[in-house]
Amino acid sequence: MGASLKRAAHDILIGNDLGGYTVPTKGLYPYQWNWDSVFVALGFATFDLDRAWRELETLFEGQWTDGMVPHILFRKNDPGYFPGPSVWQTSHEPFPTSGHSQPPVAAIAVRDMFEKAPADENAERAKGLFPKLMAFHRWWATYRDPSGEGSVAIIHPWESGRDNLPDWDEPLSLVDVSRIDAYERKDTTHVDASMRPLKQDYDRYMAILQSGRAVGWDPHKVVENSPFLVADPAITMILLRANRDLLALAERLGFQRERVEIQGWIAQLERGVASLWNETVQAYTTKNLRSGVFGAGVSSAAFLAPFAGISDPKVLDPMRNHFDRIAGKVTYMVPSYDPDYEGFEHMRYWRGPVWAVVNYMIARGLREQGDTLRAERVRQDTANLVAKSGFAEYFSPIDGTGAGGRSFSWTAAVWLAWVS
Ligand code: 9WN
Repeated sequence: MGASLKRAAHDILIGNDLGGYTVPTKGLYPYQWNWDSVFVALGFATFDLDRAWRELETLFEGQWTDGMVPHILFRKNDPGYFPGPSVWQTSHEPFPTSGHSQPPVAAIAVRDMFEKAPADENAERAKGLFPKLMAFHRWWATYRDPSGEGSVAIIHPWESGRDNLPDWDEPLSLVDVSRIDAYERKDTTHVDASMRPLKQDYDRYMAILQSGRAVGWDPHKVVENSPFLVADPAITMILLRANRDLLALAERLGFQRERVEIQGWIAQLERGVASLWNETVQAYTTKNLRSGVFGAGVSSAAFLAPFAGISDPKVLDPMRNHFDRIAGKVTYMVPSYDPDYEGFEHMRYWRGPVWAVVNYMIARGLREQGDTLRAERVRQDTANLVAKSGFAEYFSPIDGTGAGGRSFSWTAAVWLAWVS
């Protein structure tokens, strides 16, 4: 069973490889996605380190001159996905991209891959990427902390990578959709509509996209003009973790001058995370920077605190209580949203389903903090989900049904890098 799953995971990565870059799955997502590529690199790194570096290098070919690494790289047009390059209208060369980013996991993988074999070839590849990672992290620090609190703000739910999280409902309800262009979705031609965001969500996604397009994707104006500006605990914690790894890389690779700047970013994010502590919920939640309203419930982001290196018992004790309460409600950890909350839907995308990549980060943080029991529960549940339903995009936490796209790259990659 283990050996055949391993072969299947290899075959998925190789089958979704379009020549130096990998699509998340054929049909539904026919382009290169930002955080997908990073997890894919970790999967490739288990059997072909050169190919793993290539995945990250091609991802950074999409980097903008201001440092931003977009969430989608449109290397060749594919009418099977909406919204494509003609809708985004960005000006990146030599190929178009989307206009905002996605969770900055890249530095975490670069450090992992370097540490696997820190010999000449790996050191060279890591050194080649280091200045690009610096520019990317500087972009987040410069443009995405408009509140000055140190948390990371996103301008679009797609930027979070957790597109229809219940916590986006309140900020999205304030988005005016009266002037959106006519459009036709493609996602629901590939997978069942009951597993995808609603039309109401897509209307709002389009209104936000148009607000960025209207200001030519200028990084300052995008933030000023977006009808959606929300601090995201997941990105804040991932960036905090990524900066710690970037600092370690700077030390190992001899980038001495950069260390002080990275230490400044770490201090800024440590403050920022604290600003997202929700007293009522007793967890880190989102915060709408336009209305000041906090997210209403516990999302899987709350369990990323150990991954971010947070060790304060005032935070971790309530987090463990939430973990144990939720673990008693679902068969498979970790649901993307609290099953005790009315917005929970076990099959609808980021409103409940389990995502292998999020589980990987949660379990890694728990293990690093010595919480092997909870870390192992998450790993074992992920293994059981794949054994039951294959390498699906996401899974029901209640009955383990696989949902969304199939032969999914990041599920296969994380299985190779961690579960197997
Ligand atoms: C929009 C590719 C991506 C993931 C996201 C996931 C989904 C896209 C979509 O697929 O989003 O970016 O069209 O639904 O939410 O996390 O990176 O796998």
